[in-house]
Amino acid sequence: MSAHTLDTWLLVNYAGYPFAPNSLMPDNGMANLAGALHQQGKDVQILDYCAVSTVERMTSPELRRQLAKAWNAIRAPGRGPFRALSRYGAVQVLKRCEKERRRLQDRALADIADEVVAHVQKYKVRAVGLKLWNGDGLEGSGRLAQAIRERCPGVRIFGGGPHVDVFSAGILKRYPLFDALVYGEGEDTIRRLAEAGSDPAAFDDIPNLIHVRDGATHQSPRQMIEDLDQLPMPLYDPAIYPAMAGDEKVKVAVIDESRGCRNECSFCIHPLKSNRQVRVKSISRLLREVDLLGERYGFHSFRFGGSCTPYSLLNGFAAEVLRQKRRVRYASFAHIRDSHEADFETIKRSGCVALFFGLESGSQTILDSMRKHIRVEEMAETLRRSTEAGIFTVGSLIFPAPGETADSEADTIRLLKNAPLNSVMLQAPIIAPLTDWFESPERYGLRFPDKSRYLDDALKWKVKLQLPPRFWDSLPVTIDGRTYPQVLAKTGELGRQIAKMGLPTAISDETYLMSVNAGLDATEFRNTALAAFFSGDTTTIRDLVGRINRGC
Ligand code: B12
Ligand code: SF4
Repeated sequence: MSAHTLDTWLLVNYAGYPFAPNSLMPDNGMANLAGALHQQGKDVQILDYCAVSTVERMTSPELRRQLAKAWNAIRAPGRGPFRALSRYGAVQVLKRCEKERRRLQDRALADIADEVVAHVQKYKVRAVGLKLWNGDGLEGSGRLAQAIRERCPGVRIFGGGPHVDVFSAGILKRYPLFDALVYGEGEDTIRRLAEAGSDPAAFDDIPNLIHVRDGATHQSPRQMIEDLDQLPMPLYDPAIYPAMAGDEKVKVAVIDESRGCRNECSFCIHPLKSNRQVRVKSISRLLREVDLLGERYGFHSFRFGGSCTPYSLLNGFAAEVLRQKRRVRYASFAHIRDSHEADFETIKRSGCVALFFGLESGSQTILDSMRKHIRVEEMAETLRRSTEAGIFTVGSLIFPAPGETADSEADTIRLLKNAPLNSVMLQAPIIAPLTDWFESPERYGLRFPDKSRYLDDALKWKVKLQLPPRFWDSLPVTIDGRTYPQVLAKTGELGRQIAKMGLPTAISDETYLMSVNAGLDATEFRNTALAAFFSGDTTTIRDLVGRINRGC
């Protein structure tokens, strides 16, 4: 053991208020990192605050009562002046509630900081790794890092995760208290940090690191894990990952079966984040992982985590599951491109209950501008084959996309009318750094009055996914001459139109999977979960989580 070894680790996952059932899913990234450290003989624990008790500690009985009342008033059917007045009143209550929730969240975060510091002191932790999400996840983790820095000055603090992949060194500028940030894949890097990480002089030789030396930011070269079968098994033992005990988390696993995407959609960071070279786990490794998750941790359902799972893998996995007469239940992303290869019948028979397709638009012009490399006709045909196979088929749209016109909007409505979809997920356009939208804005009709201010605002932007887009904060960008609030208003308008068409919305593939586990109709599950998470109704949330976990 060298003097620079970091033998005792704490990994922390804090993402703010858990606003949906999927916020309660176990974090496979943290479980992988724990696996990597454990394999190397290091001590590691995970504190995961994406848990039911966090909902409870970030609300109060009075706040829950007021939020439930406002929710019912906003959702109540009907028209006319009285209805409008009651809705207006509810929105005002909501604004006050939001302030109170912020206050309680702040207080809870201070308690969480005390807990984290106490853990560091009790277990003589030498290094803390924080997963950095956008919004409250970033700000909150920044505060946790600050508390550790102030009260345990000798401890190394590292950050990693999706927000680092998007904003890289910008985060270090805002939160200089991190010793280093890890971008891309973390398993090898954390092992290298565990060996040499107490000495910043060693950082230059460790891949995927961003750190400051002599006042200048250094980013070491990216290293991808070539053979995913070599990854350690994720660890979910409650002794290491205490939130996994009982019903604090939903016991639906994420299996990271593939990394990378060979496509190049103009709005997406994945080809850069996870590389365009697709790597997959072998089917035998995947089945070993499925066995381990079931036998050791009682997970019998899972979602594949890869952003673009190849059909060769989905088909092959499904065929092997059937050949071995295994019983699994799962969901996955799927894609229109290459969908002629998909054997949806076999995929369904193997236990796949839901697939999520990124459709984005029904307009060929918009699809071409997004570099989707797919045809609208192909889309309708693939969705038909998927639904006919009995798979709950989710389609995701981005609206209004750059270049959107009345014609392209009409094309999208036409697609929605004709394509058989079980659920529509509607997203507003979000311009992320590193994407072609961000890098070549003039090509897409995007204008940033000040790009560095945009980066700064976007880095700390809080997407309020629990509220309709019109409640979201603005960003300093215009899209086809529309300000961001105007863009969000258009998203909201299409949302209302879709609702009028009677199409179910906001049931993602993993939401559907959970509803099947819970034995509830998907729409009923979604409605119950939406209301419960919105109002912080922990009794109902606990009941739902219990049902999902018992049904897994
Ligand atoms: C599966 C998934 C989830 C799962 C599981 C969590 C997970 N692993 O990320 C669930 C369902 C819980 C989830 C929830 C959310 N997700 Co999600 N999710 C994904 C998805 C599809 C795959 C992630 C994955 O499995 N990656 C593989 C694992 C191994 O990587 P990883 O977890 O990031 O961890 C690795 C590295 O990042 C690094 N690392 C991570 N943390 C740390 C910390 C340290 C110290 C170190 C050294 C390294 C390190 O090492 C890990 C091992 O290689 C991605 C999109 C994608 N394809 O990437 C979106 C994505 C990560 N999700 C996203 C978002 C926004 C969310 C939600 C906020 C909202 C939502 N719409 O679902 C919630 C909130 C999170 C929460 N916990 O409450 C965004 C993140 C954007 C951002 N800037 O933060 C992404 C990128 C999707 C997108 N919009 O493009 N998600
Ligand atoms: S949107 Fe999907 S297909 Fe397109 S680049 Fe991103 S992950 Fe790949």
